[in-house]
Order: sequence, then structure tokens, then C-alpha cells
Amino acid sequence: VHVRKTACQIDITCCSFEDYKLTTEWLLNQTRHRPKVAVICSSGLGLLADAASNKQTFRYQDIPNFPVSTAPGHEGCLVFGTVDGAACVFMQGHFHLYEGYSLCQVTLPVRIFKLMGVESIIVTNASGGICPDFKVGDIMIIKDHINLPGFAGQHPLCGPNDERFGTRFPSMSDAYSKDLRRLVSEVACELDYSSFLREGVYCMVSGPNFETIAEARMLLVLGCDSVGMSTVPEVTVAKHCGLRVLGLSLITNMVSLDYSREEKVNHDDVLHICKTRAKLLQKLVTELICRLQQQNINTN
Ligand SMILES: *[C@@H]1O[C@H](CO)[C@@H](O)[C@H](O)[C@H]1NC(C)=O
Ligand SMILES: CC(=O)N[C@H]1CO[C@H](CO)[C@@H](O)[C@@H]1O
Repeated sequence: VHVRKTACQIDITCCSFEDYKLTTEWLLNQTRHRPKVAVICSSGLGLLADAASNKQTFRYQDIPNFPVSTAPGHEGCLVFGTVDGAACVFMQGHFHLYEGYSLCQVTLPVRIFKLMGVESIIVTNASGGICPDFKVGDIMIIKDHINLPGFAGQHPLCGPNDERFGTRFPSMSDAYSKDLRRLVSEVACELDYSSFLREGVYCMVSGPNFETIAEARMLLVLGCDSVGMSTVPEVTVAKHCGLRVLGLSLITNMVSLDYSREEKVNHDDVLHICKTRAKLLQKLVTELICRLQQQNINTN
């Protein structure tokens, strides 16, 4: 039975292990693909799945236990396919706390991926730049994160712990795989992305409002390089169940840190650069998947 709950309720019984297993089995029954890599595409980066061939698409509403997108016109899909021979699964559209989903709904797909045999997960998102050196259109490799909702008890691992997924008190100090970060930097260098490639700390806020100037200044002091409203719950649950994680964030705006600054941005320029860089980000992810596939072949 699918009971919709709001994020404001303490929710510890969203899905049992049997629910996760059922959804996994249902998907594996429907598809021949056995992905080792999962990609969570943020809105605007949904085209990532276009690079795949032999595609098989499932609407979220047709998958047992899957949360359904509430935003009109934002139909979510799970896309299976192969990139350069590597089986992948793409989430087109993901769930946000500010939409009213509980964190176990937000993170449900990650555990399904784990049970399906996925080993690495690539999370992409758009975020606002805090670090004054950043520019709109920069691609930031997420090195670490600050889980602000988690500080306030909005944490996807609250509640009884299921040891079949992971340990009660998981380490998060190395949530973002060093190997994957190194590999993606190498690939980005080869693609000549160095002038807009960054590495930094992503901070999650619940939203839906954007930060006030005082809040943005606080985030800067705390060591955040960019801020957004997603990604961290999925990464936390992925790390808990032993997935390798890579996070990439496209800086789509600069967060205002100054009361007196006049808004001088040309919105056409901003939109243009974001569109261009979103394409380059997709290319980066595709190349990375190919490289992972080659590594697999070489080590097997
Ligand atoms: C998967 O397929 C098997 C064999 O056809 C069937 O017994 C089982 O009920 C299916 N499971 C789901 C969740 O659809
Ligand atoms: C899917 C998506 O883009 N999610 C969020 C990423 O971060 C930005 C910036 O905070 C949010 O506006 C998006 O909703």
C-alpha cells in the first residue's frame, strides 16, 4: 500500500526491505539490462540518457512503490540502456524534500539500484555558487558536503537501521570516491574543460526559498562552495549501502553575498552558458562511463 506522507511527519516505516526487494524484482523481471552504473540526472540534465542505446523506459507511476512526481509536466522516468557497451540506469527527474516527499521516498531509488547490482552512482545537480572565485557555468566536482537538513534531524537514515543495507553509524568522511574524482578530473582535462572545472563543498538546504544574503554569508563562512536543494540524501544513503559515489554540480547562478550589489547579470548570457555547459557536462558523464567500462574490462 502506498501511503503518501509529508516531510513534516516523522517517517520511519516508508519502505521495508521486502518493498525494496519487490520493486527490484519487478524491474529485473522487465528488463534484460543489468546496470553497474546509475546516474541521477537533475532537471535540465535529463538528456544524459540520450547517449544510451537499447533504451528501455519506465514511467515512475508504473513502477511499484516508486514515488510519483507531483510537479505537473515533470513526469519522471527510469531509463535503462547501454553506453559504449556498459549497462546503465538513468533517473530522469528526482524527488525533492521541498515537494513534500519524505527522505525515504527521496532516496528509495538508490536502495533499489543497490539491490539491482549497481556499484557506482553518479549524481548531477544544478547549484548556486557561493565561492567568490566561481562563475556561472562552472562544473564542480563535489569533494564533500554539508548536510544542513541532517543537522536538524531531517536525515534519511533516521529510524531503525537495516543492517542488510549498512551499519548504524556509517562514516561519511569519504562519501565521494577519491578514485572517481581523480578519474573524472583526468577525463575533464582531456576534454579541455580545465578552465571551468572546479572542486568544492556542496551544501544542502531544504528550500524551497533561495537563501537570504545573511544565510549565504553564513554558508561562505562555513566553507561551502555551492548550495542546492538536493543530492545529499541520495549520496548519504548510497554511501551507507556501499556504493561508489561521484557528484557533479553545474553552477547555474551565483548566490548574492552583498546587500549593495546591483543585479547586472544578462539573463540571456546566463541561460546560454548554462545550456552549453549542461551539454558538456553530459559529455563528461558519458566519457566517464566509457572509461569505467574499460577499467572493468581491464581488471576482469
Ligand atoms: C518476476 O517473475 C517471476 C517469474 O516469472 C514471478 O514469479 C514473480 O512474481 C515476478 N516478480 C515480480 C515482482 O513481478
Ligand atoms: C533537479 C534539480 O535541479 N534539483 C535542484 C538542484 O539545485 C538547484 C539549486 O538549488 C535547485 O533549484 C534544484 O531544484
